[in-house]
Amino acid sequence: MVKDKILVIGASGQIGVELTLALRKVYGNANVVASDLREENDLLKGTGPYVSLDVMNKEMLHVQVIRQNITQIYLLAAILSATGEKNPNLAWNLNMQGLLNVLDIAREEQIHKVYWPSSIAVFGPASPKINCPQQTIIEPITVYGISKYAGEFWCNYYHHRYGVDVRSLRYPGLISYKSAPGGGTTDYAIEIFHSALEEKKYTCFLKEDTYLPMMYMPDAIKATLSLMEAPQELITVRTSYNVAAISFSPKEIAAAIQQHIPDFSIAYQPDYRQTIANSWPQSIDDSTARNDWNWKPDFNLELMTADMIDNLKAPNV
Ligand code: NAD
Ligand code: AKB
Repeated sequence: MVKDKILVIGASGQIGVELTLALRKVYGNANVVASDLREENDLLKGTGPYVSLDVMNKEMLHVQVIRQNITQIYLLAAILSATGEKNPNLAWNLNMQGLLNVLDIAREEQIHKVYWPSSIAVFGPASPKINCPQQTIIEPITVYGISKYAGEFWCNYYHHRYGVDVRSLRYPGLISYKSAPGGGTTDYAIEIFHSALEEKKYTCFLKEDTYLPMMYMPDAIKATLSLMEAPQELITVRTSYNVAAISFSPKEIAAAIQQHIPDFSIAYQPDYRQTIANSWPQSIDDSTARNDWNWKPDFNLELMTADMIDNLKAPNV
């Protein structure tokens, strides 16, 4: 049997660091090549191979795939919702061309599997707010959401037309303590922990009653590995699977933090990100993922809050 060799593109980012470390545990350090446009994240240093790579440079990407005998690609490089609204052209170019470069090379080099994340940002104001289903009205209003929706259909196309085994999840907002988030609307749910511990107060850029779908990073890593390990015949969605874990508002997460830090206080100063948040569902129906490959999250709001605070107080990475 041929041993898999994995390339992670965007490995120094919020998900990339933790996913690379998790993949290295499963496949062996030497078999997971981390890559990014920026420098290697400190947490990755000494844990396995790293190459500097721009996903927009298709030739260089192709050379690396051949040189390193890559058989699986995880593409994480993207511009997220809030940063995307500041530079829509850049977001569209990176999010679309990066994906097309990877899909083309996967087809040409017969890469065994490709992973590419989508987002709850594909949904728009006309989508159902509560338990938003797998298949529904999808009319995103951000350039990020448009790029994710188009990307989902490129994945579907490459699978059906060329047989590329590309798999995808629509992640909710991801909460983690190991590496910093990269410019999303849900980033408040990470900033709030740092501010609570450092200053005992936080000014939130969303209103107190803004409910959004969220997930703790260990659950996101678990979902990603489960999807990628599932037998092909169980995968019925070739656009992107809804996955869900927790849904809360800034007021609710502040109350959960106050259970640990009683004198923590929160204020609200909504900005342009409020419009983005208002366009997304408040909760997601992920029954297709649960039925197809047994998806189930481990963390609720209380467990996640306790774990975040423990780890930020006494880093143990
Ligand atoms: P991030 O911004 O933290 O990381 C992205 C990484 O890609 C960065 O390290 C960046 O340097 C790198 N990168 C940017 N341009 C590149 C290029 N041209 N070539 C190579 N690398 C480049 O983002 P993240 O939060 O880790 O998100 C990863 C993926 O997951 C993205 O597709 C994002 O849309 C998706 N996602 C994230 C969340 C979330 O809450 N974090 C939610 C839904 C979907
Ligand atoms: C963002 O807020 O842009 C991301 C996402 C939900 O895709 N966290």
